[in-house]
Amino acid sequence: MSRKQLAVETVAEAYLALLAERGVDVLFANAGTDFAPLVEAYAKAAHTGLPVPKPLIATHENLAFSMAHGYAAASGKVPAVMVHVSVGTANALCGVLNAARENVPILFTAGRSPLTEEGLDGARDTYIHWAQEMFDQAGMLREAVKWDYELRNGAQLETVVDRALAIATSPPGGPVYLSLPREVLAEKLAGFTYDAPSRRVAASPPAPDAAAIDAAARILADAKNPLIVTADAGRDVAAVAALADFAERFAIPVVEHRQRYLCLPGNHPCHLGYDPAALVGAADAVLVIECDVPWIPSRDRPPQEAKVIHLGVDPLFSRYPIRGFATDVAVTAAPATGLPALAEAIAPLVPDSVIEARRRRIAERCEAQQAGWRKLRDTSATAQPIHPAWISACLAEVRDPGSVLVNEYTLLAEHCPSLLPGSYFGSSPAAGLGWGAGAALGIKLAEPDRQVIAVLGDGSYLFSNPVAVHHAAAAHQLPVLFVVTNNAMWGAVRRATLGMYPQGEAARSNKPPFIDLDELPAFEQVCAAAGGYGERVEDPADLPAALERALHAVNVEKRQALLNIICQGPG
Ligand SMILES: Cc1ncc(C[n+]2csc(CCOP(=O)(O)OP(=O)(O)O)c2C)c(N)n1
Repeated sequence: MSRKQLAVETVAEAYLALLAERGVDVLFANAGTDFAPLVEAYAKAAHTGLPVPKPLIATHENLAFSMAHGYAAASGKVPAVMVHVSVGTANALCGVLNAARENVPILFTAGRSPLTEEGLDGARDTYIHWAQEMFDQAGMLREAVKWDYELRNGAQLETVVDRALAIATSPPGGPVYLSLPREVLAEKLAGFTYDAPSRRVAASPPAPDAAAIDAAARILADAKNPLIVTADAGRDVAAVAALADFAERFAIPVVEHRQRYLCLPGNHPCHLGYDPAALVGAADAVLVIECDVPWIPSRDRPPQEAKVIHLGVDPLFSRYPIRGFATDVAVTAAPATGLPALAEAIAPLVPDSVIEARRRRIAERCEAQQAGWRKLRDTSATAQPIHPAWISACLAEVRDPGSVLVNEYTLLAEHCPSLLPGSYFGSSPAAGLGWGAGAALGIKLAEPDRQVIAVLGDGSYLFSNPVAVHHAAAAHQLPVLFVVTNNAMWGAVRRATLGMYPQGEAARSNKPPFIDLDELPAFEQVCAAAGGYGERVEDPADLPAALERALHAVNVEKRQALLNIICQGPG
């Protein structure tokens, strides 16, 4: 364990150097008056050569946070985000809620109104420094972050940064929040000495308890029709192979429900799609792996006598106020270690003949499901306005096999299955819209050599601050393809209304309020205004070639592209 010494002169310089030392290589930021000591420290580092995180500007806080979210999810690193005091924090809050529910570790920081009215370096010197102060700035996001603190002085810098990073990355991961008063950042230091590497490391993932594994194994071994439902198992890419082996070995069908990560390759013989509704009713045991909502109880649910096992780093989702899914066994374990342990416990208990019979049934069901999807694709190929299934099917044809798809949330995975771990990112169950475009930029930053495609509803795209998004794509050379499925409405609001009032006045009305998005701008021109390629597509027959043109812009010309695809809404 060695101590390192740096010839820095302020806390701001030491802070940036320490972040870089701890592996924080990007600082996504939306600045204000609180940034002055950091701007100064960056400028100094530029000529001293002190390693610091790459500074990356984003012109809206929700964009900065969504970019960080995508970057963290794709790279496995912890990025930092810094915003302007209370108001910047408020603008980023939607992104924080998304990352929190998806367990994405991010060091979220904000300035804080200067503490003092005069006297100290960094004291208040403009009128906003009074009104922006809050009694409890962190209070607005305390429920969403794992930890929050305010840096009090330079002496505690190492402890505070290390503790923030260790807590953010200890499973289940999540954002943490640190406010940085201007006087503290400006505090003079006569050098900075710290441990390298850190002496405050993250806690290990939970290992499975033997008794819980035995109980779960007995349930699964006794079951005739077991089912696995997951949303997030693939957050840890190592868990994808573990799940693939487990499902294959015991012939247990897997449904990815509202998946946020690729959990099982779409072509795995046990993959039975993305909707548990058709399967849970016949299941006699359900293994729920890293999945907050394995079915919608008001619609379909397993029979009363079916046994339910939950496995994950926090299998009860203890940060959710209400979640009452039946739980006969809850195994606290990372799937990458929990599933192999479960496999060892089940193996001696299930005869091969049971597994082989089930394997045949899954194959038949899989074939029938695939045939249904193929039929829909065939009929949708000529539908006008363009059918969402056709958009997904065309994307499946043109995308690079190694590409990354971001789905908010109009891609239909059954028509565009992903095959590689880390190649799919779906929107957070918190569903704070406006995440996808920024997340795609963050992923592209993390993986510059991979093709990155974001599929966004027109509503989702508008929530993302499109002008800020296209500016960031151009300014930071992040050539991403944005596929906007433009049904000129908030289809989800329409579905919800018709679902609750199928015979109601709104169902009879030609134009109930809060659904249609009239007079939408030409999104393709918004992208083009930032130097990107933009095209509007209305004819289904044009779509494959339009996608090729857009991907040519992205892959060869290295500039962003947007297809504004005019398509059908829900019936
Ligand atoms: C920040 C935020 N505001 C509002 C909502 C409510 N909401 C959920 S889906 C949706 C419509 C999304 O429209 P679009 O992306 O076009 O997809 P569509 O529903 O038409 O398929 C809205 C407004 C939300 N999830 N997040």
